[in-house]
Amino acid sequence: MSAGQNIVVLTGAGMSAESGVPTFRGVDGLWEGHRIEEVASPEGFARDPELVHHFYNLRRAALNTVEPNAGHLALVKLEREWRGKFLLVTQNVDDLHERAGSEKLIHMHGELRKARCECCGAVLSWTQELSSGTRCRACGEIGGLRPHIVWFGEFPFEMETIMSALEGADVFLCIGTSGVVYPAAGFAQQVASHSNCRLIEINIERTEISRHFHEHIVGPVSAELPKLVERLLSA
Ligand code: BV8
Repeated sequence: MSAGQNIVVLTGAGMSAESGVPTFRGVDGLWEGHRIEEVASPEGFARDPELVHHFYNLRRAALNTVEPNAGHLALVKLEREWRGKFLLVTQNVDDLHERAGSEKLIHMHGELRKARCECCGAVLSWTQELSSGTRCRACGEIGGLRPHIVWFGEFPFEMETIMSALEGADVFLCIGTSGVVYPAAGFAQQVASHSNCRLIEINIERTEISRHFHEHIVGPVSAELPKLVERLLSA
């Protein structure tokens, strides 16, 4: 592959696992006895907003205790030194890619450190706790704020931009995702239909989507991704 080509990278929870952010599979998709799909859903929020706020408040607070790992830094190096187009699409709602220095980044499932007001539509940077009694800084209303997160059953963000980038991808890197959650899980099959796109996966185990990849690197992101980036940049 030549450095003038276009790279799209998709990351999942395995990207942040070595930074200490729990993955979803790791907890069997359960949180305090609740199925994550129930908590991370509009229905779950309508049913018990304080439970859902608590779920996200704990995870938002935990971000203060974690740092980017060598895998995050390797993707920054790739973004800065790759001479073709580069886009990083993450399913993760943590801010470790930004904190490592990534800029050409889309959070397709939203961000823990942002809140959205359902009254005025404002999307606000948010690092503190949220509750049904929190006042919106933009419109002053109380009770309209929710995590700026794409829940199950909601439409992921920037899908048009992502689809367009996938159409033109010459290299697709898929890092630390179980390939269970759609539409992200369908990206590999979509780009595999291009004759010239090279697909590379990094995971500690085989996944639901490994069959679509030309190369499946088995190992932890922090060890394998820096080596892959060096190989791509020297190709
Ligand atoms: C939508 C925010 C319409 C919340 C998230 C039936 C069949 C198929 C699909 C569906 C279905 N019923 C419903 C659906 C649709 C549904 C879906 O896919 N459900 C699944 C459960 C079946 N999807 C949706 O609802 C989506 N919206 O479909 O809208 C539409 C349709 C088409 C086009 C546009 C719109 C919205 C989904 C978004 C939900 N929100 N996140 C929050 O975080 O609280 S999803 C959430 O779970 C994460 O963001 C992430 O995407 C997902 C978990 O996936 P992973 O990131 O892969 O994490 P996981 O723990 O599963 O895996 C970690 C991997 O890392 C593992 O493979 C592990 O081996 C590896 N690993 C671990 N450590 C390391 C490592 N690898 C390397 N190194 C390590 N150290």
